[in-house]
Parts: sequence; structure tokens; C-alpha cells
Amino acid sequence: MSLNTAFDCVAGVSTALLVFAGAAVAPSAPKPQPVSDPRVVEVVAKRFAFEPTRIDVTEGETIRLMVRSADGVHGIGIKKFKVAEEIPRGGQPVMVEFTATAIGEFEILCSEYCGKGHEGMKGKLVVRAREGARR
Ligand SMILES: [Cu+2]
Repeated sequence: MSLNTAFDCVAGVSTALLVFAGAAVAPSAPKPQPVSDPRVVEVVAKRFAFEPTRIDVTEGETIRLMVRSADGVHGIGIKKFKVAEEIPRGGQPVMVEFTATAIGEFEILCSEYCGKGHEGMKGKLVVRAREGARR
């Protein structure tokens, strides 16, 4: 007598059902993400440093710096991107927006004389190339 079985016949059915169920879960309309919405970066200026000392951004990204002073009057300047704002004493935040149109490392300087360590009050803006945009 032969020991052959007929189990192979059933295999295809369950796979077909899974594929059908998956199609129903797909979202009908993905929410559009506004491309122009700037990323907000909070910066604290204090004698004699910026916090954070280094800001990393991507080429083409628009950044809104929200800068406030932790003590007296300071300034924030990024020459390359024409950022130049006075930061008043008292912690009131100052907004300044720019688009990182160039790749590289750029100094963030205090543009208001704020005391003995003023010359050393520096931060760094690092703009790196976008993923996939490398030449
Ligand atoms: Cu200063």
C-alpha cells in the first residue's frame, strides 16, 4: 500500500487571505508635511558661551533660532547667513531665521561686547550635505 498524502493542496489559501487584509490598512490620504516649516533651535547666550556650542543643520534647511540671554546683553551673528541680532538682558527670546544655503563650518559670534571673555564667546554652525545630494 502507498503512503502518499494530499496535504500539499491546502498550502496556497492562507497566503491569499493575508495579502487582501494588508491592502485595507493603507492610509487613504497621508498628511502633507509643509516643507517650509522651519526647525526651531533654542540657543542660550551667556558670559561667555553659546549653548549649545555647536548647531548641526542640513544644507537647504531653514532654521529658526530662538535666542535668549542668561545674563546681560549679547548678540548673535553668523556672517555667512546674514544673521545679526541683539539679545537683550532679561531672558526675552529673540527669533532669527535663516536658510543654510552653503555647506561648511561657520562661526557663531557674539556681536555685542559683553565683558572680558567676549572675544572667546564663539559657537559653531555645521552645515552638512543632504543625504543623496553628494556630488
Ligand atoms: Cu559678547
